[in-house]
Amino acid sequence: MERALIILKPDAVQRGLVGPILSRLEQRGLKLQGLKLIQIDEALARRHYAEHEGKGFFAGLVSYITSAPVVVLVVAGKAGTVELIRAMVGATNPAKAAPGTIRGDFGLEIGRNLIHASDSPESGERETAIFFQPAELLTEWVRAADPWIYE
Ligand code: IDP
Ligand code: MG
Repeated sequence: MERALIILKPDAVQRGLVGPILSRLEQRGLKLQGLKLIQIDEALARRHYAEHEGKGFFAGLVSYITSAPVVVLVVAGKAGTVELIRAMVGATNPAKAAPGTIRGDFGLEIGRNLIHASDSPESGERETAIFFQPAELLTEWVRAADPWIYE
């Protein structure tokens, strides 16, 4: 199993796109391990986006991600799940994201790109630990549909 931390960013929440975006992940067959509505504070934003500190867009990014509530979730699947989710999310700049991707269908600008998804299994673990206590995650639940999703 492999998992990714996903954030439905403030624009997704403010625009009422939590349901449509969650639906895509759910319909694809990805399995939820955790889900909550939170407001990210500056310290958490800086920790999550530490790799971007010093870049020109960093201040704007911290301000954007802390500006309103977000939905954070952990989704799991077989090996390759993180890459599969990134493909569903699309290019960082929605203007260049392919139609059919989340950013390509719902967004127009890089500074309002609706969703974060971990970029590797290692990031998935690091970011999951930043946003969720172990007790908040259900890692072992049995989903009735599993045999109809995975052969
Ligand atoms: P990703 O979200 O596709 O992994 P990253 O390069 O990791 O993209 O950038 C993290 C986030 O920082 C992006 O999702 C976007 O919100 C923001 N960002 C990245 N580059 C720019 C930019 O050039 N202008 C404004 N915001 C940016
Ligand atoms: Mg990234």
